Amino acid sequence: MRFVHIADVHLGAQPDRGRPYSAKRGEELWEAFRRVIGEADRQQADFLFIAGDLFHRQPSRQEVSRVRDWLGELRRTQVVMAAGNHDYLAPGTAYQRTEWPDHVWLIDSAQVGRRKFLCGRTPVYVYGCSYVGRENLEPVYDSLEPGREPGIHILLAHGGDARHIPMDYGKIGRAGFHYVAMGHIHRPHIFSSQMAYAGALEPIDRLDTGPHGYIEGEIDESAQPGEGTRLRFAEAASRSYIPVELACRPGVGTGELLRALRGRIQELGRDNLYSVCLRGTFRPGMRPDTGLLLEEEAVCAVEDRSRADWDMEKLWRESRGQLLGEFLEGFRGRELSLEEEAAREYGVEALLETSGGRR
Ligand SMILES: [Mn+2]
Repeated sequence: MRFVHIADVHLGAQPDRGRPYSAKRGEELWEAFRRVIGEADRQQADFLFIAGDLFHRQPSRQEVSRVRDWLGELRRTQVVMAAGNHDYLAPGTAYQRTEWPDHVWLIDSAQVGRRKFLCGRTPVYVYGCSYVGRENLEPVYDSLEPGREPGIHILLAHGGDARHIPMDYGKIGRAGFHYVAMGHIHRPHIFSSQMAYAGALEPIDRLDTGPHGYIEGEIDESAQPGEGTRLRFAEAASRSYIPVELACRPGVGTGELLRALRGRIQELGRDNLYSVCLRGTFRPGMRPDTGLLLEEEAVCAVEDRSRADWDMEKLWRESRGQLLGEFLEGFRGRELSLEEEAAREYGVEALLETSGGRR
């Protein structure tokens, strides 16, 4: 039995709203889903498992129809999907009321149920539940065990944090399923040949760094659970989020930082998305212009952790008897934590600004 396992496609999301590429990025999520369906069909996979959060929010009627039509094109592949915490099944919504083709099962119950399929002559039992609200605090999978019938037993599981079906991975992994197809955590993670998070098909925000795609698996019908299952992570995302650090130094202006950034983007690919972090120090009054860096199309965010290169002792000597001097007094003669250093710097900048830069 061969399957494709995806999760967290987040159709309908508009990643990095406000950035120039954002709308296009939203379309790319649909294209990625379309490609996976094509791939499952081309491989003649027996199953496509969609382990929750196919949609980013409650889908519109048109969005559900589009998905139904695309899945309807599969010639051999049977589809099982569960609703996650983002696309939970609310009564009366388009998603909940849609009639699906015979080879597609949208699990519609909040209690774990199962359905029997056939793969050739081998029975395949698929277990799972759907979210019916934004949260589910019950660890519903921890004590679940597959039935004893001969055949292949598969669990779809969405969650794994405190507010979204907490999971004891060890217990679930030992329960005896041939495979547990997991969703919710966006970073792909293969626990064992019997249990894996597929991760988000495409990265959805800048924290989703690293490779993204789906899992292909094959289960040998005659083997015991734990044996005879093989998995492969297939990298499939059209873009990656890449963190880039830029080192500030006194005397280095925004122009130079921009050149360094463009060099990195050139080297790592213009299609990828870059979250920039500024570190190091700059000459007082010469703070780098993060707005200018944000004008680069491939940049998704700029975080400024650089600090002004003040000579604090000199500043203290020159401002004794003034508010600034009193403020600096409190930081003298001891080791400062990072927070204290930052507080001191913000304080200095604020005090110099309110006193008209006097010195
Ligand atoms: Mn989720």
